[in-house]
Amino acid sequence: MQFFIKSSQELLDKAFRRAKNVKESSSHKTIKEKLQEKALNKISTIDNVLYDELNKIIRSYPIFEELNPFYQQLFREYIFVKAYKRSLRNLSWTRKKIRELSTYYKKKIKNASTTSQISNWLKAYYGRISSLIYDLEKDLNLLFEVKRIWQKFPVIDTSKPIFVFAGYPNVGKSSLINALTSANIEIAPYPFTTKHLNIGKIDDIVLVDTPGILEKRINKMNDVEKRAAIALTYLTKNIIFVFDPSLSSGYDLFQQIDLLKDLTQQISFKPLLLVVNKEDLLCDDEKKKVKEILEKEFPSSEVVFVSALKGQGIKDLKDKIINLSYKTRSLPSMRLRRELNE
Ligand SMILES: Nc1nc2c(ncn2[C@@H]2O[C@H](COP(=O)(O)OP(=O)(O)O)[C@@H](O)[C@H]2O)c(=O)[nH]1
Ligand SMILES: [Mg+2]
Repeated sequence: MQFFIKSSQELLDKAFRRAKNVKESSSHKTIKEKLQEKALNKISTIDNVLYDELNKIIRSYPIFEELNPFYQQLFREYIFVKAYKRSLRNLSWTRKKIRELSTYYKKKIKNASTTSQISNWLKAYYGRISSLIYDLEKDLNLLFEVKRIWQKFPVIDTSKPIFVFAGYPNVGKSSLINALTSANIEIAPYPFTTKHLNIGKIDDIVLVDTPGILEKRINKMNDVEKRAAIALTYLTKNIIFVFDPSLSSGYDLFQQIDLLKDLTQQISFKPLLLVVNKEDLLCDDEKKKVKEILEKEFPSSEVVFVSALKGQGIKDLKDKIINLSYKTRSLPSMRLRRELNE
């Protein structure tokens, strides 16, 4: 998102500076005619500059309804949507009002009978325009603020394959993402409602770590967390659920199974992969048992054992994620092909 924004003063400075540079015509005209022509040119210049600048601002800001629901949710957490829409409306209204005023004052200047009338109409025009633009100060400030906040949002290209990691705290989600992306680390924390998201990447595949969000039962979430969890599912339905059966996270396997069941029911997604982490802490018998239990509980999901700490199974997991990403990739390109054929 490339936001274009200026303050009232900057807008007026630019418009008036341009108007000041309007050249006198050198044709053989009377002083009054020359003055008239110059005044009309000044008005056209101011009108065009302000129209263009306001247009650029308005068009650089997203229409709320057109945002990906994930970003709509983020937006709502930080910005009063009604005020945002009102500010954009005010800018549009002013843009229109400036056109009207320009037409009105041009007519007055064309009909003026003396040079002092021309100067007075022009002065009046400058006054009206200034106060219109100064009246936008509050709205422009709000848009400055939106830009500032937006720049801290995670930049997630929603056209790319996205995978979200879920599971109880301390099962090793962050360690896994770190291990998976160690070759080309690009992990950065972003504010996400009251928490933050960590974004890692394998090539153009986006891995989203969700500290504090998909880490508890829905009935334990507060409203903000609930909305954040739902927002995440707007981003992607590709959830990788991480288990830690070693008990070192403080939750046993059955509590973790209940969390996954709860999340799948409440926010309707199907886990793509069940990753059992901390393999290094399990003996073969334990592994076999865990595998049996998970396959019985989630018959249609694949179970993968890894150790983020020791790097065991990480390469396989990475390959699986890359393979899964091809499935999600084919969807938009099919849609695109259909659109191209139409
Ligand atoms: N033994 C062992 N410890 C691990 C493994 N992966 C993560 N841990 C440890 O588990 C703890 C929690 O890991 P973290 O990635 O922060 O979990 P998160 O809260 O799910 O993001 C940390 O102390 C890690 O060092 C693993 O594969 N084996
Ligand atoms: Mg973490």
